[in-house]
Amino acid sequence: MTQRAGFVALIGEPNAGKSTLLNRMVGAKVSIVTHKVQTTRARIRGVAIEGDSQLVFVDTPGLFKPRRRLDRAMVAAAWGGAADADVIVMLIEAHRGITEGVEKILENLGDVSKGRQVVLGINKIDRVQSDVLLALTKNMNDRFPFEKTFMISAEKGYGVDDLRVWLADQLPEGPWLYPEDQIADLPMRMIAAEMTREKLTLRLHQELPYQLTVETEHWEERPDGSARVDQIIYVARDGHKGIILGHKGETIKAISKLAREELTEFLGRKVHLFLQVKVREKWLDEAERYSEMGLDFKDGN
Ligand SMILES: Nc1nc2c(ncn2[C@@H]2O[C@H](COP(=O)(O)OP(=O)(O)OP(=O)(O)O)[C@@H](O)[C@H]2O)c(=O)[nH]1
Ligand SMILES: [Mg+2]
Repeated sequence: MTQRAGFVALIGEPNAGKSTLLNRMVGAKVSIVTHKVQTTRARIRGVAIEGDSQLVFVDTPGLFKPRRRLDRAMVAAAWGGAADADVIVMLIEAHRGITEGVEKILENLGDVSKGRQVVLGINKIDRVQSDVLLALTKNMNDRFPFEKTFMISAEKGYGVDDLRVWLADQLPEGPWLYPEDQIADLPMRMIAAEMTREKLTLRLHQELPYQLTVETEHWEERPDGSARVDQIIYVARDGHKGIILGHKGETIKAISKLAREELTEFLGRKVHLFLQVKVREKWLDEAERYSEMGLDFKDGN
């Protein structure tokens, strides 16, 4: 038996469906998903097995034109993920086609992809007619020498098995990188913080989800088998704190309930979740916040 193992980076514009695809490949929710752009902030690894191959999928933040320091760190993490991978899957949305953002990614892809295979994944095919797909496939392949094109629906699961089987064959021969039963390479405290951030992002409007971060401050295993998890939601402004708390604390209570339920299911045991909102005007410029997220913090970033 020849074992194979390697890294498959998922890149694309925000909202392309990268995290949905990673979760589908792994068979569990390790990366958060929302209908909003810029949900994923750091590189998240999920592990899948196909035959004798161990595929380490690397979910990345979406590629977009960065404005803030956090944006730049996210985009750098995404390109870094691509540069470290054995194979790159570029995801685009079938119904949106070749957007300006897709063109920008293609411009940079040539350099980053040197020495590694790049495949195109046309996602969300459940949203279009098939004639659109043929034209889009041709148009994209005229612009970049993709090794292959896969038409998929990460959400519905169409075409995903074919993609995984093909990817498994491309990986270099070598011993597996993770124990057989490991599905994610992300500390539990970070997975838990991400779950809370997902619920916040789904519930809050406009800019607020982009102006906050969640950290797991304390994790205590209790003798009765349950876990006590304390998290801090950092916001930049007093007004934001009020919105998150809501009238009589209703908003934060609802968010806490949803996050606790998801964490309970993930861990398979009882969880006591405590959320606290802290105003920290400069959190977007604090190195520690970035390292907690798994992002590089550069001076003058
Ligand atoms: N119709 C349809 N929707 C999909 C499909 N795949 C993902 N979505 C939806 O697209 C939205 C974005 O999905 P994500 O997986 O969060 O996208 P992402 O590329 O990780 O986004 P960022 O983390 O912001 O870069 C969510 O609402 C998903 O449910 C698909 O195959 N079909
Ligand atoms: Mg994502």
